[in-house]
Amino acid sequence: MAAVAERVFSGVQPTGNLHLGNYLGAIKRFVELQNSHECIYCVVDLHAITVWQDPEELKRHTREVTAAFIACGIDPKAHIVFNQSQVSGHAELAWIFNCVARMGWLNRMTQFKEKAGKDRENVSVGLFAYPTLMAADILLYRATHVPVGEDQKQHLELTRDIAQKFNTDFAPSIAAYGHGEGYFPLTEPLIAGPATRVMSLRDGAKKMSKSDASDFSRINLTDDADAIAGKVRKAKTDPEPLPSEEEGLKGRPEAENLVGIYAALSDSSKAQVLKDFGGGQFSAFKAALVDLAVAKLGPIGADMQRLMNDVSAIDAILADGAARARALADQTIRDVKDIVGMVRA
Ligand code: AQP
Repeated sequence: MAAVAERVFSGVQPTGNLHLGNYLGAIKRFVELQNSHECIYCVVDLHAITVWQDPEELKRHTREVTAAFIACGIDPKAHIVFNQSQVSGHAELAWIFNCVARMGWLNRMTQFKEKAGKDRENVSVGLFAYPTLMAADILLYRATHVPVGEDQKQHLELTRDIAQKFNTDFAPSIAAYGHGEGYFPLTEPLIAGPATRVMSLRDGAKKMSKSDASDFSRINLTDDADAIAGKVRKAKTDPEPLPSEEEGLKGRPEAENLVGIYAALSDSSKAQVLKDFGGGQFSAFKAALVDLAVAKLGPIGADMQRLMNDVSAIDAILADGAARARALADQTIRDVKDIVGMVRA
């Protein structure tokens, strides 16, 4: 395998309603990884349009995700923040990967099955090919690590399969161009911590999601203190007191979800939270959770609003990030075209 330095890549779709799941499963991890890795964080607008988006809303949401990245603590000078459509290499590499990936692999993707539902004939071709574009996003920068929520695990496995097949299919050419045994790394997902799958506040069996019709199912990053308090107080629970050990959370998805959220927001563990609150009623625990969530998310929401008032500053961050991302991406595209056998005319 050609030597590739450790590099983190991840993305968030600008599809509105950024929520606590996006924060705990992804963006909070993005912030932490800045200290140890070179990081590239992308607002994936090409992914967003796999489902129809209103053009003006798409622009607003793209800037909103950028504002969220900055408000959460991502440093766009030390690392790279940009929107996907501004670097053409994503779409170019995705096409090549469409010719590497197999139909059978994509047919197994559970996210496509969930999103397409019974309307498979009417969804976009892009929604089906979403995972090959995601593989291209990651491998365009030959990223070694991708922080994501649990729901993206299968797409990361597919990314590894595509990298492996490309490395095998083109092995002689890769060697001839001096890239050793493999051009693309086998990227590792980073899925860890107490909140890799934050569930809906209304239904412990459903993922907290941007597209849930009920706003009470999620805590949005832009919610104010009153909204957060109202949603946590109304969050579904069960009649039993909190257990003192994790074992006691089995079969109690709503309790487990709230304990996981508390643990992730306080940088502790479910076991520690249960040590502190076990045996008590939900009302006291929920009050503490409201205080914690307001303390952690309040400043992020306020900062997002402030940043959104200066659209030109956000656009300048995206333009600077895109220029730096493009320089890395162009090199990969040149290499890949050589490896695949495309004449540089
Ligand atoms: N509930 C969640 N818990 C933990 N992590 C989550 N992520 C999303 N939901 C949860 C992680 O957030 C990152 C960005 O997600 P995305 O915006 O690219 O796409 P998504 O997974 O489609 O987000 P939603 O909210 O679930 O949207 P809809 O409603 O369209 O299905 C990813 O790392 C994801 O794992």
